[in-house]
Amino acid sequence: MSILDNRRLLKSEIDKVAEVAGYLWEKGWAERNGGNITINVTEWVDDGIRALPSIAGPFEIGFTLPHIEGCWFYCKGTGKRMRDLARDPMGNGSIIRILPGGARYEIVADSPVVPTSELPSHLAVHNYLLGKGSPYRASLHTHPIELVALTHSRKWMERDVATRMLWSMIPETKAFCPRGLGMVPYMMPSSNELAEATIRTLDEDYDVVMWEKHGVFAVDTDVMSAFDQVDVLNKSAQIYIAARSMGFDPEGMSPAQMAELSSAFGLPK
Ligand code: 2HA
Ligand code: ZN
Repeated sequence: MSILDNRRLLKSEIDKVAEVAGYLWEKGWAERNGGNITINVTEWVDDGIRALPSIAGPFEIGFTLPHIEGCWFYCKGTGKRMRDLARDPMGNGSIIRILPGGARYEIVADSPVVPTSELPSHLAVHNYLLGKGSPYRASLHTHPIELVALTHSRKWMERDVATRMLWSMIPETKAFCPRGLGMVPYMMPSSNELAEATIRTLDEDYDVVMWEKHGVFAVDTDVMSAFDQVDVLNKSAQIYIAARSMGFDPEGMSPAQMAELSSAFGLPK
């Protein structure tokens, strides 16, 4: 691929981050500096970018991550707002490269914006994804109101109880979030423990993981697809709440309707 194609594709991935950041703000999922996005952009990095000098660092990641050694990421900046990133992704995020050894990174472009506080979780997840040969290149963390509200109840934190309810609210949800919603009990934000629990849950074959009383962490091929999975799940939570606030328990699609949908779309049971 030519350098111009690479640059165009790299720009288009960063433009998608800006577009999604705008949606997160509009949905009320990104108060203050809430949420973060990290994209593995290695495949679009050309020799010109590779030759760029470091502008800050090296910094320790806090983990040793062998599969992302030499990889490049676009990361939202720490303390930066999604609503600002939507207008100016390179002023509110930066491109980093992981140094040989996979334990440190340096900031390369455009300015020394230090990456998100959740960087260890994001990079550990990218390391896990590359290690298993996944085509997923995007990770998204956000605070969707109704999904976070669900995690304040023990009932919904039980394995796949929320998944089954959310899938049954509207056929699209299982079709477009076919692995459902994994649950991670409350842990300190930004901790290595939370990063490890997130990876364990993704490895149980979820693309979207709930952090109890905090937010979601979603992975997919690109940031738009990761956003779509969270969006369909949260839409289902809103339908559930709308029914409850009309004074009844929603019926949900029946097991026979779910089974018919799963076989029509080739979805897991
Ligand atoms: O980056 O949402 O969990 C802000 C957060 C941390
Ligand atoms: Zn958060």
